Amino acid sequence: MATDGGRPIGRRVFLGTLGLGAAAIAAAPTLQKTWSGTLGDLSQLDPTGVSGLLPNPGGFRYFSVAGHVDKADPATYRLTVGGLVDHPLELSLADLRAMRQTRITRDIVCTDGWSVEQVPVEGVRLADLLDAAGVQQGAAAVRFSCFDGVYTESLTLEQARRRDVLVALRMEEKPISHNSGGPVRLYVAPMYFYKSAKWLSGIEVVEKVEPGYWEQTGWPVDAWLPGQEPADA
Ligand SMILES: Nc1nc2c(c(=O)[nH]1)N[C@H]1C(S)=C(S)[C@@H](COP(=O)(O)O)O[C@H]1N2
Ligand SMILES: [Mo]
Repeated sequence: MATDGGRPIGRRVFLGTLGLGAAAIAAAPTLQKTWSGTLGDLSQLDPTGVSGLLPNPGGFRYFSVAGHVDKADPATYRLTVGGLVDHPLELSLADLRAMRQTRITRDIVCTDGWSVEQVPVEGVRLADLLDAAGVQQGAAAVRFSCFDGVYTESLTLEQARRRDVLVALRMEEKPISHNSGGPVRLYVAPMYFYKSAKWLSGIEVVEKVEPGYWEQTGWPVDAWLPGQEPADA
């Protein structure tokens, strides 16, 4: 749970307000595509002004470019891994939970100017899934799809194989809630949070990077957080 001077701030405060905000982002080409967004920018998008009243931008904001997203039934949820692989996979939540779990605790940062410090996130390394599926020659990128039917993301294969890129099952010591993109979301720890696709449903190994939802509007595919770029990038 994020805290603001010790007082927990539920992300629920933002539910319903920022969903609309995200739609406004999609519709507002004038919106600053800089790394240095501020809370001021955010409150422009927030018709209630709630975010503008907060003394400190602590806590997650709810984001979805899709208006309504049906909840996944944990019993029937499946994550597919396909494309240029030797063994396409279709994994249940139980399958994912049975694999080696990795825990990462880092700051989560959105380009809109909010961040949450030191959030524990747990799940399966994307690299382990790629190894299990067997990546074929000629593959160079990974494309992610979401069961909201709209959002997509991409990584280069090299980025996807990093140890700090997870197919996440838990955040803040709990299973990932629907509003946080559960039951399964991507977590790309070294990059801005837009890379961390919510409601993950498909992982496809492909020949070249296909820009994701935001990237088609100009945001970089390589969304390294300050200080996280690999030395040879
Ligand atoms: N499917 C999906 N994933 C998404 C988004 C989205 O709109 N749809 N928004 C991205 C952005 S810009 C951010 S900041 C985070 C927000 O995650 P949260 O709602 O858990 O705070 O999810 C990212 N992943
Ligand atoms: Mo974001």
